[in-house]
Formats: sequence, structure tokens, C-alpha cells
Amino acid sequence: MNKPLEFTVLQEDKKSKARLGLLKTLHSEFETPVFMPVGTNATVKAMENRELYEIGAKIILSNTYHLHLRPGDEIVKKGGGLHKFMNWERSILTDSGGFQVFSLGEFRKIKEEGVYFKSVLDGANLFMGPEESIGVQNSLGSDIMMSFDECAPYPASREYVEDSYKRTIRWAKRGKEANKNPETQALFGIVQGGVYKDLRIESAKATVDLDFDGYSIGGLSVGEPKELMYEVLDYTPDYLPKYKPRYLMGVGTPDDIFEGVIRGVDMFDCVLPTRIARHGTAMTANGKLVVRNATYAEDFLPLDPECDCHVCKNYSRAYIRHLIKAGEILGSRLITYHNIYFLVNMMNNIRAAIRAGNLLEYKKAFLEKYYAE
Ligand code: PRF
Ligand code: ZN
Repeated sequence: MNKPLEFTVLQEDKKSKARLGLLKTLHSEFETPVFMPVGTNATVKAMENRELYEIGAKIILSNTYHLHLRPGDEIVKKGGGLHKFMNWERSILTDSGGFQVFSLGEFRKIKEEGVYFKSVLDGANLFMGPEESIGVQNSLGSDIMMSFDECAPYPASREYVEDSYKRTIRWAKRGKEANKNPETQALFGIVQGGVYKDLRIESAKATVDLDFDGYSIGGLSVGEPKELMYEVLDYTPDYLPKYKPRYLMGVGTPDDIFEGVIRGVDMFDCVLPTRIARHGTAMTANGKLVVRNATYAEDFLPLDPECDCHVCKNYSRAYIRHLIKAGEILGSRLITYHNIYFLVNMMNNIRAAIRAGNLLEYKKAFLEKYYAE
């Protein structure tokens, strides 16, 4: 049987659980830890693919739920699959829709067979279960698919979280059996269990028993204190196979990425850099910069003087502020480009630091500067 995904651990950090890895899918190969820009509607908002290539993004994330509702996975399939439809040559990871059904659904009812919900677009009554989710992801043809899961809210009772993680395991098994393309599309299992240590460990063990191509850690960054998330990340990776990729879902502030990397996480995604860009905020080595602010009206420096990106080499804060104030879409585009570059570059530096054996020093220096008052 051909393998849809190959993962090699190239080097392990001596002072933390961080690892440098090489991940190969049928569309691209790249080193990990990696940051995946979010392209929910088959587009990383405001970016053209050639710009993402130029930035160095090797894998993007897209959403089963959104593409199923619009334009419909049958249309994407007719268009030759998601890669061809959006003309993206590199890797694509698709989230299963489990999380999106919960965070976006108007009305939703969780049953053993799956989730009944109303479309946010036209109010139609819809259903998605593990077989449907994998079916849609098979039509999209993503390189890495996610199991259909339930992300319990925070806070949630032990009883609720226990029920929910156990159902997630049963759904993961059904989804794996429903996968029509195991030779071309990898499938990850998702560990849930909230912030209850024993439930997390049981969830991890049961998910690993089902044998997936990689493992996601879900149910975090849903409103719990950061310390609790780090605590879960302290032990969860120990129950996952060392030689398979680990993905921390929906996590992507610089501090959380560093905390995840030193605990053994390989993949991250977050809407933060693209979302704040559209509201006029840039990420810089010295922290967030609200370019919108009047302070920058006559500031002719680049967004981040330490950045080598195309935007920082060609445009000033004053100009970009003017674009944003005038409601010009180029303003959003330029900040989005820079913010994605910023995180992709941060990941490059993280991998270089693992290689050089000075990750903890780099982490300290980066975070002290980024979060300085
Ligand atoms: N499950 C899925 N997608 C997700 C999450 C999850 O728990 C999260 C939680 N941070 C983000 N995206 N399927
Ligand atoms: Zn820049």
C-alpha cells in the first residue's frame, strides 16, 4: 500500500521535547514545526497563491464545513478537487467540520450518528456525521484529513467531557472505515478530553489504538486559562507515537506556538495573523503594532524594520495606515502578507534554533521582545 504521508524526525532537542521533522505529502515536503495559514473558503483571505509561495507557505488549512455549504463539495470535485479548483500546488489539510458545526451552527443537536444543524447560509436543515465528513474530504482531495470530532466547550463537566471524547473515538473509527482514499489522503485522529488529565490520557490511548497517520490535539484554546492548556500539553504528547506528526488545532499566538513546540508539537494553524491584519494590526518583533493609530500618520518606517518581507521592503507605516483609513483593500492585503511572513519566518527561526541547539534561548529572547510593555 502506498503511503499518503511520510514523517521523519530529523533531530530532537536536548533541552526540551521539541523536534525537527520532515513531512512529505503527495503535494509538497516541508520541515516541521510548521505554521499553516488558514484558507477557510478555499482562499487564504486577501492572498493570491503566488504570494503564499513567495512567503514560503508549504501547507494551508481549509474547511470541510464551509466548502460543503458553499460552493458544495460536488462542485469542487467536478473542478478537479480542491488543489485544482483553487490552483494551489502544495499541501492542504482540511478540518473535519466538527468544530465549525459547533462554533457556527445556529441550531445543533448531537446524536450518536452525527450532528444535525442549520446552515448559516440559508437556514436549511443539514446533517453531518463521520462518514459524511470523510466523504466530503475525499471529494475535496486534501492531503491530510481530520476525523469528525466533538470539541467540548470550556468549562464543561467531567461527565459531559467523558461522553463527548468517547463519542469522538467511535466517530474516529467510523470515519477511518469510511475513507475511500487511504493511499492518497492521510487521516489524523483527534485527542479530546478537555482539561481532565485522566480523560485526556484515555482519549489519547484509544485514538492511538485506532492507528492514524498523525494525531491532533483538539479542545484547547477554547477559553481555558493558558496555564491549563500548557498543563495538558505537558503530558498529552507523551501518549502519542514519537514518529508521527502532532498537530495542535487552532493555536497560533507566538507564545502558544513556542510553548507547544517545546512540548513536542509539530503543526499549528490560527486565523489570528490574517484576521488582525484586516483590522489594521501588524505583528512585529516588538509585538503587535496597530497601524491604524494616529501615531503612525507620519511614520515612514516599514511595518517591522527587522522584517525582510516584500511589504516591509517597499511600503511605510504611514502609507499603509492611509490605505486602511481610506478603506482601500490594498491596506488589508499588505498587512496580511506581512503577518503571514512574520509567522512563517518565526517558524524558520524556530527550526534553525532546534538545529543549532539553542531553542530555549531563542524562545526567551523572542518572547521578551514580543511581549515587552
Ligand atoms: N476540533 C476540530 N477543529 C478544531 C478544534 C477542535 O477541537 C479546535 C480547538 N482549538 C480548533 N479547530 N476538529
Ligand atoms: Zn514584513
